[in-house]
Amino acid sequence: LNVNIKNKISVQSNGSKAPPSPKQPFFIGVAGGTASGKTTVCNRINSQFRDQRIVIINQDSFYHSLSDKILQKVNDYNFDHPDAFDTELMLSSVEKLKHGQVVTLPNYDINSHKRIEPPRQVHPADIIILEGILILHDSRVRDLLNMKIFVDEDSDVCLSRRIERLAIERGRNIQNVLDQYSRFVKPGFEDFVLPTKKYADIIIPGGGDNDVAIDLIVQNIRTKFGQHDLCKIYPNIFVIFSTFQI
Ligand code: UZR
Ligand code: MG
Repeated sequence: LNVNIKNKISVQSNGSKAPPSPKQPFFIGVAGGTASGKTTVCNRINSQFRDQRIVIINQDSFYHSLSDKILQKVNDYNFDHPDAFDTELMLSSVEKLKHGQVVTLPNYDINSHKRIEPPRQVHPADIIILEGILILHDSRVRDLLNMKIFVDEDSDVCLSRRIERLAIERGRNIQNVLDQYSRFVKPGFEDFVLPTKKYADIIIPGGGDNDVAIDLIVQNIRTKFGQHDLCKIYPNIFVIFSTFQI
């Protein structure tokens, strides 16, 4: 099944897992290329929930801390390869959250490429969103997810956003940003990120601007928590229906 709704969102049947038992969190994975709009999608989903505890965990937190030796040649380091992440730590952390335990996550500093203090404590929540370029890469992580999302954006849009983010906002040398893009980011996307699109239940073209997609995702999650919009607007509507049936 691969349904396209006005060419804006495609929903594919990918063996999504059954909803979790009430005590377990609902895990959502949001993957996609760098600067594709993953963070915006997560924040927009997050802002729609008031009654549920929801946390967002970024895969960036699990980047390996770089040694001083590697830092001397940081321009040759590939941050877009699966090996750049401590996936074992991510997996064990997610497993703990699944079983209701508090976890301590690394606090990765993107400027120094090291883990810094203090670490981040994350308490179990109703909805846990895992976000990152390679969040759908490891099959063990995929198996823990109840909903898998891939944010699909044109590569020229991603590149211009990346230049804006790194060169303009963070003051990095533009030639360096472009070199890194052609050496690591683009090949990494093609070799490791894009192939994970096939695992997604939902593919969102246009990222965070796709209102229809965000709305459908939020509605779907709400059904898992028995929180339909109709019930919220008209709390007695089901009482009325059942009265008529009698
Ligand atoms: P998002 N990245 C860095 O630039 N420095 C680091 O220390 C760690 C990561 C970049 C990484 C990747 N790229 O493309 C991007 N490079 O962060 C993923 N090169 O983050 O999905 O938010 O863009
Ligand atoms: Mg981001």
